Amino acid sequence: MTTIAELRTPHAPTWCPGCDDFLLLAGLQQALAASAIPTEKTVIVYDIGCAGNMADFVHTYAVHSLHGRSIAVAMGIKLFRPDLTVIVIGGDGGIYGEGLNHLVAAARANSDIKVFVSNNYLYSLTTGQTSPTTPKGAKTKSTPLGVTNEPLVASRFIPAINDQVWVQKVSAKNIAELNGEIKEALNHQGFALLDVDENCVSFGKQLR
Ligand SMILES: Cc1ncc(C[n+]2csc(CCOP(=O)(O)OP(=O)(O)O)c2C)c(N)n1
Ligand code: SF4
Ligand SMILES: [Mg+2]
Repeated sequence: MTTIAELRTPHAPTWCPGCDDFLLLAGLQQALAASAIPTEKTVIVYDIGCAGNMADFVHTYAVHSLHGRSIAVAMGIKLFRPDLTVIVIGGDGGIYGEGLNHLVAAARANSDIKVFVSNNYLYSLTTGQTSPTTPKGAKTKSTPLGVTNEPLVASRFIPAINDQVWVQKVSAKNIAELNGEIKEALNHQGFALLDVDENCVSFGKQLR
């Protein structure tokens, strides 16, 4: 069994103090430590962005991939090594924007990967541009007159693509629920998507 200490790296997280990514990191490490999954059988594929920077802070096998391409990489790993537990960590910009086609493909195929999305409603690493989940009307750096489109809600449209997949939405602030859903996603046999509602303390004020 792996301990939480063994799942840590020597690197302190570089996120802004108060970032909800800390809660996702803690929940993931707890869930992996509580699970029977051996660390040597775990691969985490990270997207690019603040969420993707978790690559430096979790001690497992990992790939820090390209923006929007983490699911494609994860599907490839799972196809070649079905014995591995394959996890994806990414942001709303990468998973629901630049990589949306890969999310749809993975859900259609019921690919046995576990996708955790840090949904902070913005492209945060690049200082707060609009993403597909930004609320309608929000004035961001890239939409100074306000977003005109309806936001994309993955927990609604992914089950319509394939009702066999596991999809949940949870608030990062509800820590007990978050940790429970992470464990459930890891235990699910088949495709799992957990949309984690997060706040970006540095650029999220644009959304209010
Ligand atoms: C293909 C590609 N497009 C754009 C970028 C620039 N880029 C890096 S991080 C980022 C925003 C990431 O937003 P999100 O995926 O929501 O993650 P967050 O930073 O919000 O956690 C962008 C646009 C890139 N690195 N690669
Ligand atoms: S910019 Fe936002 S998402 Fe990125 S580390 Fe800071 S609070 Fe977190
Ligand atoms: Mg984001």
